[in-house]
Amino acid sequence: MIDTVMQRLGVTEAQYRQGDYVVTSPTDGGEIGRVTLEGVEAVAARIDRAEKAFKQWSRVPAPRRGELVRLFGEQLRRHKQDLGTLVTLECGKILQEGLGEVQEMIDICDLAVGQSRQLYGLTIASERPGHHMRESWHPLGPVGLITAFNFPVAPWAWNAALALVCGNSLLWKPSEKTPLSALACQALLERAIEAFGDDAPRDLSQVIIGVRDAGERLVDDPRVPLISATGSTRMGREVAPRVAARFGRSILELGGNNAMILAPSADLDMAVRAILFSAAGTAGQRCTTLRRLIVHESIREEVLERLKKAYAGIRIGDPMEGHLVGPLIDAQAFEQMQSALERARQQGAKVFGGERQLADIYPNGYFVSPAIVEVERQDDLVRHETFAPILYVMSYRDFDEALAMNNDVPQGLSSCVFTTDVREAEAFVSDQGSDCGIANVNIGPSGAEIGGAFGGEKDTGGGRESGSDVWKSYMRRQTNTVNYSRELPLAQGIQFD
Ligand code: UN1
Repeated sequence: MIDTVMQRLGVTEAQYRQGDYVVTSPTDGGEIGRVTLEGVEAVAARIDRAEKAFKQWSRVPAPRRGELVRLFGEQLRRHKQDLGTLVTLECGKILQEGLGEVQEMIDICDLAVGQSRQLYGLTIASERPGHHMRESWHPLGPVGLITAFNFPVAPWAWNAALALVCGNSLLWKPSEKTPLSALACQALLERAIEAFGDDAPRDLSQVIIGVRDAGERLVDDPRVPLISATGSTRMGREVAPRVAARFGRSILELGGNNAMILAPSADLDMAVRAILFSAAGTAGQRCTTLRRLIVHESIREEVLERLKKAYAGIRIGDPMEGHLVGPLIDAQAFEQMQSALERARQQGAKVFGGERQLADIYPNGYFVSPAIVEVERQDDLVRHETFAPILYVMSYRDFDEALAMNNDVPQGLSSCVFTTDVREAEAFVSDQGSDCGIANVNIGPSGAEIGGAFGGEKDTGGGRESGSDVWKSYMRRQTNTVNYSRELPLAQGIQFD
């Protein structure tokens, strides 16, 4: 299947069959491709080319740049099934979610096309007569994008679509676990570039297939004014100071440890469905995955009972075949999950699920049943993000206590409350409520739409991607004061003669 899909997506065998770095399927551990890893010199050469491409692209009017993104969106629509399938084959998320990722790409392309005619600046009242003051937004330069295995295509597109309409060139270093999806996106974008015509430079977008040294080369280069990186908090802690040391900018989208407060007034049918999707979906490998359930003590037993029943019905298996939960990405992810569960048991927690599944059929695929872990309090284990389907369940007595628990973790990505009490709902989204970048009411913490700004506070890194006014991050701001009078008054009334 992989060959048919790659062929339709326009990736050549030379690109994905002939290298010495083996790409494997998380479902059965089988080889699905071989790519060539690039070293630091190759990355440096790509940055040279990206700089030249930027010079050419930044001169193209923004609405015309939008036309390229429109053409790319058309390619994505045409190849949604192929690219969604490839995402599923390479990262193991179920096909519905692979397709959902491609839909997010299409959505951000649509948004970016409209945005290309709305790169608005302000006009500002000048204190001096005969003067105009305004703010202009100009293209920034080559943008470096680093993405993670769990969302191999959508976060790239959130950044790429906006960065392109803003007049920038792209350098993308995908996770080494999912290079094929990146090559496919690049191939589709190249088709769009070809259809667009000569004013789009050939090196407008480049993919760097490489490991750590290649990423570091990109991060350290002062010719790349912006690095947008998605991944673990540990990765962000390394990237941020390196970019800052050369006064570059970064957009960081790092770990999450997302909670749901489940209040006694909540619609429990809705809440249980939301928990199922956000805690067990994507095999717990979304940065927005629900990891902590803070449930009112009066409904704790009922909720646990309903959840365990729902969890028992989750279909686990081949992500291409209509199951709800596919494999973890690799053996290491499985070991990390098991060691977290082992620690929980040692601390006296009650563990439901979490066992390996289907090992007889897939000896090299790490399928697990999603786990529910009942804990007494929010200790270090719960405060740490384990990238696997583990839902820690804790109870609360009063709402303020629940809010404090929601916020008492190092990460600040997403959060939600299920309640029909308007006071609780509004308190949760108030300035004294959730401290996360995303705070939802009667919706789980995952599955955000692209129209809003996506990202979070604290150890999540502070960056924002996709909608709202995020486009500004991909441009440089310029303040212009224009004197159209015949005098030269100085600001602040200063006399200098
Ligand atoms: C991620 O998990 O890295 O909100 C991104 C969501 C998706 C994006 C998640 N739109 O779950």
